[in-house]
Amino acid sequence: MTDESSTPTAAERTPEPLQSEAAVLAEARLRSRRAFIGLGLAGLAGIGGWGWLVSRPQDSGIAKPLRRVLDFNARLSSAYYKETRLAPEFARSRARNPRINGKVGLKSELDPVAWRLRVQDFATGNTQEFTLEDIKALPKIEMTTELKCIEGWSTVVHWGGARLSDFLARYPLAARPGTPQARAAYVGMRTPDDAYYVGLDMPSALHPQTLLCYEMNGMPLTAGHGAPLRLVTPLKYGTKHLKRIGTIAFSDTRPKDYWAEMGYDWDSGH
Ligand SMILES: Nc1nc2c(c(=O)[nH]1)N[C@H]1C(S)=C(S)[C@@H](COP(=O)(O)O)O[C@H]1N2
Ligand SMILES: [Mo]
Repeated sequence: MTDESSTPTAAERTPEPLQSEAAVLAEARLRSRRAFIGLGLAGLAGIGGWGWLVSRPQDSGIAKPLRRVLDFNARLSSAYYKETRLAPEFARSRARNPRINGKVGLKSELDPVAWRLRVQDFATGNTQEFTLEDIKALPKIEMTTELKCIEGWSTVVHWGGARLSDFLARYPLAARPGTPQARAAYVGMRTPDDAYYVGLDMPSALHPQTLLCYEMNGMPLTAGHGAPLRLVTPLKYGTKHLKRIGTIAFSDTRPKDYWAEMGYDWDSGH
C-alpha cells in the first residue's frame, strides 16, 4: 500500500485544484495512519475477546469468528482509502451560491440565540449542549468544493467551518466505553425537529473535508442553507449535507437516513 496509490490521478481531478491540496492530503495521510493504528488495536482487543468486534455494526450479519476477521480487514483498508481520498478543491473565484434545495426540517422559525447543538455521549448516553461559539472556537477550515445533488446539478461553493474530526478530538463523545481510543462505528445527525436525518460511517465523519459549517461564500449561513450549522461532506451527494443540525448521536448500527429510506444508496458517495 503506497501513498501514491491514494493520490487522485490527473483524470480524477476537476480543473484548478489548489496547492493546499498537498497539505490537506499530507494531513489526511497522517490522520489515517493514526486511525489505522487505532483500528488495529481495537481489532486485537476484539480478537482477544474484549468485545469490540462483537459490538460491531449488526448490518454486516456475520456469525463466524474467522469471517469477522476477514471482514474486519476489508473494513480496515476501506477506512484507510476513504480517509486519504479527497474531493477536488477549486479556486475561490469559481464559488457561487447554490440553489436552496430541500427544506425538510427547516419549516419552523429558528431562534439562533436559543439554538444549541445537542450531542449524545456514546459512552454514557448523556446529552451535552454546544453553542455556535463553541464550534467557532475550533480551528476554522475553509474549502471550495463542489456540492453535488442527486438531481443532477452541482455548484462550486466556498465553505467555512470546523472539522467534525476536530470537534470529536476536542470533545471525545464518540469514544467507545472501555476502549476510548476506538470510536462508535456511525454518526447520526438530525434537524432539531427530527424531520430530516442522515447517517455517516465513522471514517467519512472523520474525513478532513467533513465540516460543521457556519459560513457559505464568506457569509454566515442563511436559514435556507441551514443556519446556524450544517454538515458539508463533499465526497458524498447533497442529501447527506444536513442543514440546521440539531442533534448528533453515535451508534454501532446504521443510523436512520432520510434518503436511504426513499431507496437511495446509504453511503451516497461519488
Ligand atoms: N434539513 C435538511 N437538510 C438538507 C435537505 C433537506 O431537505 N433538509 N436536503 C439536502 C439536499 S438533497 C441537498 S442537494 C442539499 C442542498 O443544500 P443547499 O440548499 O444549501 O443548496 O441540502 C441537503 N440538506
Ligand atoms: Mo440534493
